[in-house]
Amino acid sequence: MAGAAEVELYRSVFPFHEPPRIVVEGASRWFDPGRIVVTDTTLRDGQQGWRPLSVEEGLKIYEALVELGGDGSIYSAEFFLYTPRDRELVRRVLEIGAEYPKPIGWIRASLSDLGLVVEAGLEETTVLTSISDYHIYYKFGVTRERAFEKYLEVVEEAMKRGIVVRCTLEDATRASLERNIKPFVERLMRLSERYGVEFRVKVADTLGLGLPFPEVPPPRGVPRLVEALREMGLEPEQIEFHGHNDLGLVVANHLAAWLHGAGMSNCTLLGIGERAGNCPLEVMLVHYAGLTGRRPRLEKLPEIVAMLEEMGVRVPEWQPLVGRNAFRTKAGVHIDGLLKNPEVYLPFDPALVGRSADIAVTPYGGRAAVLLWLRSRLPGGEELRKDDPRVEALYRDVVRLFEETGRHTPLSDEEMEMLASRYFPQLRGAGSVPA
Ligand code: HCA
Repeated sequence: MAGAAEVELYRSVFPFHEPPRIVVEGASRWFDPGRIVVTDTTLRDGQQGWRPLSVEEGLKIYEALVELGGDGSIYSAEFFLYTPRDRELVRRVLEIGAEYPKPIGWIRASLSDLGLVVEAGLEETTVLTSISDYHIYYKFGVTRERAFEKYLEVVEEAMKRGIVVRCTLEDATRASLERNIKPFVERLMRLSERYGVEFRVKVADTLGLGLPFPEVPPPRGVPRLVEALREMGLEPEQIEFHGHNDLGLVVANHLAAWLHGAGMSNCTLLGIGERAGNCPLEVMLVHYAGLTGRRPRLEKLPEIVAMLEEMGVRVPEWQPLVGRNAFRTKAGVHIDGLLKNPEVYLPFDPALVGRSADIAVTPYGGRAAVLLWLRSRLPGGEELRKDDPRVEALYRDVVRLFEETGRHTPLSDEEMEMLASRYFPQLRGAGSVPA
């Protein structure tokens, strides 16, 4: 390599065959990478924002979560308990007996819902304790004190039974820290002391209005909101963050929550969920690996995505990590870089998430696209050079085809095989080639 001595690749940050590391300097005093985990809500918020699933489908999803993060990277998975189907799913999940993700319930703040948790034999449940005045006054039409009393009645009953509650501070990013959040959490702390049962809070950025910057004060600033809870005495394991992606900031907000002292990051597979969705679990697992050095089994992702697609999820082509185009390039400049060294245009080795680098041939890929496509398909193709007249001829055929037919979409492998077999007969009848 020219000038090798002066080359700076930041190998300790970009190891390439491992997830990119997140180096934190001057961290918030509350950040502790040893105490962070991802938690799942695919079968609750995901299902709610998608469609009701059958027991078999729910089981498959839970089993996939066990494969992906059963080492404890995915600490818990949340379940509805309302319908016979929900309860049957929980029963079957408990039969599996996996330690992680730990199955937990998700209920409204009502004693009858709590009864469902008891019947299901779950040790922990989320309880929806909406915290902003929008929800308290507009949705429930009650005063703050009345809402808190109602929530705390359910929390107390749960604690009496030794059930750990995870109180969702719904709409926390539009709630008053001083008048709503802190007084409610103080009362949770008192009850927890009285009954000797742990509790957690789920800070919910319900409408995706949160911002990931410490300079932004509450209600919108996620870092200060989380730090305020730590200052009250809550431990990382007691604070979960649950964001939505309405303004495209969900991953940044989830990272900010970890970096400022929350322990749990509540996500769904592919980010499925209400409106613009939730935080994509697979993306947070890559960041989790980058922060902790731990290694969830990310190479399982393509299988999981195929399973979800079979259930009817449509994965956008540009979805990070799992979309068709996530490691696929079409631009000539990029492909030229890839030819010289794959690291030039890949964020990390796609094999880490079970994928491989790929190109799609259009005229914009230039001769480089044609060459890279040929190299990946021909036995001994690495020897082929850009100035080979067959490469040039094939490139011209590609350009002509787009010009003459007015085509707009990249060529499929089968189409490329047909064109290329004129110059490379060994490709004739090669059949379908893996992408
Ligand atoms: C909802 C809203 C919610 C709840 C979060 C949670 C939010 O669907 O009821 O309890 O997991 O974002 O506030 O998703």
